[in-house]
Amino acid sequence: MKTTRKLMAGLVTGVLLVLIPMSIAAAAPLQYEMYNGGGMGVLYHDETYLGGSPPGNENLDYAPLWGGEGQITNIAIGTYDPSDVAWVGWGYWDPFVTIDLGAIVQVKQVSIHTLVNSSAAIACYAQVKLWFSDDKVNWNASETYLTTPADKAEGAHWVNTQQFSHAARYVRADFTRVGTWTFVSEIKPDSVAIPEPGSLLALATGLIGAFGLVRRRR
Ligand SMILES: [Ca+2]
Ligand SMILES: [Ca+2]
Repeated sequence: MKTTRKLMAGLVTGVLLVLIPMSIAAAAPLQYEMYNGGGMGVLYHDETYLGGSPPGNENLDYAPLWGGEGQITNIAIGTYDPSDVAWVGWGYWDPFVTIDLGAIVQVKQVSIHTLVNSSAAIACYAQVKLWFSDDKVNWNASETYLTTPADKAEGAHWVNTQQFSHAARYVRADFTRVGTWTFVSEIKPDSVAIPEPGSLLALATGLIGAFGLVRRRR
C-alpha cells in the first residue's frame, strides 16, 4: 500500500510538473491586427493601440492597426454605456480581428465581450467565423458560430463560441454585423499549450525514475 501511494505521488508530481509550465505557456496574445473602429468621429476607436511598423493611427476611423496591442486584448471590458472608452465600435462595417498567440497552441474556444444597446443602434453580430493558421498565410480550419437569443439580449456580456480543438498560432475572427453598429471590448481565445516532445520525454524519464526508486526500496 505504502509503495502504491509513493508511486501515485510520483505520478501526480510528474504530471503537475508538466502541466504547470503548459498552462503558463498558453499565454496572453502577443499582438493583433484589425481595422480601427469608426463611423462617428473620435468615438469608439481603439485609443490605446500601440505598436506596428509603420504605426497605425489609433485615432483615425478604420485605420489599419497592425503588429501591436490595444483594447481588444487588455483584459478591461466595457459597461452598458456605449461611450465607455473600453469599447471599440464599428459602424456600417464588418470587422475582423486577427490575434497572434505567439506560438502554436491548441485553441479550444473564443470568448468575445460584446455590447447590445438597442437605443444606441448597437446589435450583436449575426455570426462570427473563426479561422485558424500556423503562419497567417494558410488558414487550415474554420468554425462558424451563430449568435443565440441570449447573445442578442440587451446588455454588455460575453459571447462564447462553441468548443472545438484546433492547433494554431493565429486566430482570425470575421464578424457579420446586424444593423448599424458592432461593439467589442475584448476577444479572449481559450487555449492550452501543445506539449513539446522534450517535455513528454522528461515526463517519461521522471516516471521511469520514480518507478525504479520505488522498486529498489521494496
Ligand atoms: Ca478590452
Ligand atoms: Ca475605445
